[in-house]
Amino acid sequence: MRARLDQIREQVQAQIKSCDTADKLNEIRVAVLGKKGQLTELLKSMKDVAPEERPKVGQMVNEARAEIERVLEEQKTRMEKALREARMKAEVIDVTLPARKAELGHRHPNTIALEEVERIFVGMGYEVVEGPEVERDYYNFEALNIPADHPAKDEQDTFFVTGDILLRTQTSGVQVHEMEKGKLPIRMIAPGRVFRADEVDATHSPSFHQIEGLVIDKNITFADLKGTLAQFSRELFGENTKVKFRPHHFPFTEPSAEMDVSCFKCGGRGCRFCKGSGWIEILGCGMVHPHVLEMSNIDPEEYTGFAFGVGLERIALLKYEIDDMRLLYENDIRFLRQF
Ligand code: 2NM
Repeated sequence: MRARLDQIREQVQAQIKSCDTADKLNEIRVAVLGKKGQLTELLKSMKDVAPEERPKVGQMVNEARAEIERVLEEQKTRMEKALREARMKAEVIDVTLPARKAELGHRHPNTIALEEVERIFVGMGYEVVEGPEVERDYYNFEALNIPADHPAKDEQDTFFVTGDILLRTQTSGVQVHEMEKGKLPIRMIAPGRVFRADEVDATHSPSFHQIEGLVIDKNITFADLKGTLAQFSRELFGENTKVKFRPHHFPFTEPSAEMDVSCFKCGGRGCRFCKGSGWIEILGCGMVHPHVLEMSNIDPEEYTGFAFGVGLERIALLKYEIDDMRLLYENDIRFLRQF
């Protein structure tokens, strides 16, 4: 019995020492101390031991059991320690490494330009008003004195949803809605996305942004238009900026004009930027057509007004000297990071 016990103890201790996983250790525990384990089996053979020997043999078995349990526990502690040390080594943290910088986002050039234009007009007492991108034909064309047979209404140029509903080609509809409310005077700008059936190239896109302005009050004249847009140009492009108005035609204004600003690169002497002319075309404008006022129930004998429209992308391209509008739509982070 003693010999068998010593044999089990030695064999088990060797097994435990060479054991390297918790699972294997548990297998050993079951094989020795479990219900059908070697030591348990040995206890069953106590019936063959002489009764006066039994307490002594029982004590021996219990001692062997206690020792094996101790060795198992020691090995478990050793293995856990080794595991912990290996993990500490693998997960070493270099506290001298510089921290990763939190990257700040950037405003899109369109947004910067829009906020700049809004700031200028809000500073002159204008309200910023937005309206729907999907509009009725009436608000996009008819109420603006654009006849049914006008070339702009061609399906080649306008995205129609149904015969009467379309993607707005300008934000003027917002101004018509505002005029219809009948609250005068009006001093507003209407910024927003517009749509035209154009092919994509360096200066065109089927979807771009416009800012239109409208002022209606008693005694508004073309002098108010000139003064306002000259002041706007000086704030946007610098205080030495000069403006020039060329006669033009829009169905919704009479008279109409296009406005150029003196080139802010060369000061008007002529350079590559302004293609040698010294001037850069910037917006369309005019006195609101009496018929447009009438259609929105404003008496043109009592009230007059001026309006203008400017392309947001055009301003952003000029101000930030970007030479291709597509860059504004691709959202390449390497491009956007520069602003
Ligand atoms: C432009 C040029 C000239 C314009 C007119 C109106 C309205 F609603 F008052 F009739 N809104 N915007 C206008 C005038 C727009 O864009 C080049």
